Amino acid sequence: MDLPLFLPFEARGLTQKPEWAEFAPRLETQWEDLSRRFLQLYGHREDAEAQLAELVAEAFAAWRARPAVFQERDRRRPPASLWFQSQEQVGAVAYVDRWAGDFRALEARVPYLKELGVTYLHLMPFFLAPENESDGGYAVSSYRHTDPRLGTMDDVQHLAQVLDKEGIVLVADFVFNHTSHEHEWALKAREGDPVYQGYYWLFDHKDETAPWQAGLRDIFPETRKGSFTWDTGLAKWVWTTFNSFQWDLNYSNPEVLRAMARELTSLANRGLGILRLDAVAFVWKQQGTNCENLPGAHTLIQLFQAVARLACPSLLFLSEAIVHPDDIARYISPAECQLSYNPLLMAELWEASATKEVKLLELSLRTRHALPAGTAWVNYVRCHDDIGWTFADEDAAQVGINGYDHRQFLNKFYTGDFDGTFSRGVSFQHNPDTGDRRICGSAASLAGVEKARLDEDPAALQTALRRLTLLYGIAYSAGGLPLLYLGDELGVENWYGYEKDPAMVKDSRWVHRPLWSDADAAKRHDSTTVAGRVFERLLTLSRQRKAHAVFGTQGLEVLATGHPSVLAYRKVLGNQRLTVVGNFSETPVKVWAGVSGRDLLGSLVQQAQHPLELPACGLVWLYEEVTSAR
Ligand code: OTU
Repeated sequence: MDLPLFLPFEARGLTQKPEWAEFAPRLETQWEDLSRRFLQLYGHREDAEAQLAELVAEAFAAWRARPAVFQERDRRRPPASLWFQSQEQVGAVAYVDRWAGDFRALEARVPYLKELGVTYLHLMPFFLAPENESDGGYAVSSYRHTDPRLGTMDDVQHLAQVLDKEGIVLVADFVFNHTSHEHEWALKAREGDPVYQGYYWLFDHKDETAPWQAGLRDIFPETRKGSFTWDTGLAKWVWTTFNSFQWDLNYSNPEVLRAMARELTSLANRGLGILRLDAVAFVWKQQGTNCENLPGAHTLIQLFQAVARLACPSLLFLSEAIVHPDDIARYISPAECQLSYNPLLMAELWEASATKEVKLLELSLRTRHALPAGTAWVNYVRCHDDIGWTFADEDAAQVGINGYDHRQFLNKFYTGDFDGTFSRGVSFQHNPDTGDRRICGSAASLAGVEKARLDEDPAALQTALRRLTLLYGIAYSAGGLPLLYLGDELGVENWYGYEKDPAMVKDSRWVHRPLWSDADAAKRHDSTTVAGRVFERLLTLSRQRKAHAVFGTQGLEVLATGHPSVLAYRKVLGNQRLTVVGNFSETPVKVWAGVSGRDLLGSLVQQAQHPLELPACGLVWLYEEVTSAR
């Protein structure tokens, strides 16, 4: 890169500003990668260097505007401190309105979060969105304004500061693949403004979309076919990967990168500590491909990451890629996303629960769990989205499973359409052409709590509650940051209210977006209730995790148990040793695993020379401090 490093900034008088002194060293560190990546995407344009200089100047402006409290956080908590890998971290996620009402009311729930040991709070998209076409908040009409029913951006900033004092980082979505069709940019595009028409992928004739469409898959096939929508206001076709009201942004235009980088830094300057990068797979497009997981998507995210390093250096990115496990891994690095959802672990926890066999889960933990230094998984059991069976067919084949047939089985099992199923899930986005579908349902309903209650079967209920603990117990111990979907700690079942709401009825994901219930929460210390039984277990997971530094160890070693239903893994830190053993079958098992330790979740003290006995869906966290070297 022959662009003289500080020349354009000197000419603009930036280097004379007092804040430059702190900014410049960061720019020097970033410059080489930043400029190389920028030119990879935009080098063919005449204005590439000018655009790059603008991007940096805008990052500097954002840093200058950054409130002192968050600049202080930048110094205290850079990504290199690896704070997010600590055993003290426990995440939680909720919709503001459904969980608390609004931002102010949410502040009153902080003690509840503290009770659960939460240190990371992800609030589902709370931005301005079209009234009845919001895709659960993922159709954003402005990143600078909130849904007015929840409060204001000032309330968000206030909340971020309140949480910060309590040691809780606020996490929000950066929905950067698309805006809603009511975003100011979309409205200006509709008015014919060529600048804003250049922000989206627009086509005059359907024929022009055909060569693109050929490679694409339908993400919401029940909603519509094809990825392009005719917009009468524009009198053009617009690229809409998801819903017709979500317009894909055109990042082949560097002004779009710059505009979204400004939105990113403005969010960070409101106090958000982590941004969840929504739908990362789709952000870069290239004709002749399927437009998913392209190299350009990585370069683009790395550019956003570089902006974050310059303008808001404590900010972390969380990748949301629900794709093939090879592709998921490629988003995870300190230069791209420090954190990633772990949809493979999530899906395979449910897979093992259905099959009562852990071979696929074991294989993935052996071959796909390790991550690069400076990164971590976010391990979860349920989230606001459906469950897709995204394990690799080649992994499945290795353990004698046919991927296609297995997905069909899992879908039947989890929608309750299989003999002996414990689950009451709901189908999502059935595609008759491919036979594909995904699964919705709350963790409790999928794990068997709802069915056991309806069947009035206390033994099945006990197994279901243990299953829920088994799944969360793995999420809390596997290495990475565990993420609790609020409501799960009270065993909240499916919410069928969505069927009566015209704005929700076509999107079964609402079945597992729980409404806070004071009555359930009030029962949380009453061990005669389901809510109380689940809460107590989740609380134990959280407390024991926090009390033992070995949970901060990212890697694990899978142990052979000799039993098809029993998973075991070990984690080590100094002289601390944790052995996690879980039984996915619905019958008690006895395994000779040669493991020892004191169970952090119960009263068992296990000796290596004795067989380990586990009840149906039982889980132990065997802990010991090894005195002599082995
Ligand atoms: C994400 O999920 C969000 O989590 C969803 O809630 C949104 O609806 C969507 O993006 C659009 O913003 O399709 O079913 O392959 O498909 O990113 C969930 C991964 C989704 C994507 C995933 C997407």
